[in-house]
Amino acid sequence: MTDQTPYVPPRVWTWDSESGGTFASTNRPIAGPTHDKPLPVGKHPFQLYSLATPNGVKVTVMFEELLAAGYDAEYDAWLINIGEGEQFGSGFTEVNPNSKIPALVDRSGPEPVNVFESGAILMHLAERFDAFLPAAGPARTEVINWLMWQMGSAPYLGGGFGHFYAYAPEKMEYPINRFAMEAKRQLDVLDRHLANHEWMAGGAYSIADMAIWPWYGNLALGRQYDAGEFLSVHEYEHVVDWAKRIDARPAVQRGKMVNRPSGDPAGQLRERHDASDFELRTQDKLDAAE
Ligand SMILES: N[C@@H](CCC(=O)N[C@@H](CS)C(=O)NCC(=O)O)C(=O)O
Repeated sequence: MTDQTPYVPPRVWTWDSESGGTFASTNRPIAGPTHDKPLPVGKHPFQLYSLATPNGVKVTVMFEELLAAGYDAEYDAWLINIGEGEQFGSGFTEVNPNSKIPALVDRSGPEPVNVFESGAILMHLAERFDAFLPAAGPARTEVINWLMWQMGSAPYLGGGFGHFYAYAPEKMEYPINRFAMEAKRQLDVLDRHLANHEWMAGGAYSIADMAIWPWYGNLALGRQYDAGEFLSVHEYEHVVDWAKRIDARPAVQRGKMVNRPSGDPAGQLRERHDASDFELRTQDKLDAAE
């Protein structure tokens, strides 16, 4: 409890654009574009517009896994800097009216297909290549169960726990307690499941692992919100083991780098247009060439 005057909601909510917090400058209560900006289009059949957040990394890991497995999944990955409001450009909003990364345009067929929502993108690619998602039967259902679990659960981790623990303008006990409890409950759901499953679903590495790992794997490895100690993530040892197994995959190491505009320059590949970009166009190399 605080000794501040308690907040009493007014009869009608109005927008306070000065409300503070990390995303205050871009969050708005309305949808639609704020400015004209067509999207760039590269040479490959798949055009990805994204950023290396957990939702973005799911998709770049999937592309890199498909390529590593020998599928013809070449893609251009363009950076959308959400901190600068690029998700509200007219071109991006046409592809994803919800103005959130990741968004994909599949140009491999006769007409371009817009795909948004990271889970939908994973399913679209899995079905397009018949990979990382069983074609039918109980194994397919299991993968979709866990994919949908992730899509429904992570907003409590990111928008709930992460927001109040890391991004809100001040630390507030009630929401941090509420969402820390939920984040730990979700980790326990995973831990109990992974105690007797090598992979999340269907008996093999799948889009369910790719969806869950960037959120909960990184959390268990202490990389999300600097909250490893606070949430005692070491207690979830099956999640930690599974997260390490996935982290060791070369395709995951590459996928994590794509559309990353900050951090270690050697780990940033802001745009990806060719497999050789991982060797030749990481930010440290581009900086050195200037
Ligand atoms: N359910 C969506 C969530 C996407 C999402 O929340 N993206 C965030 C980054 S992780 C974003 O673009 N935020 C920009 C904004 O809210 O303006 C998905 O899984 O694709």
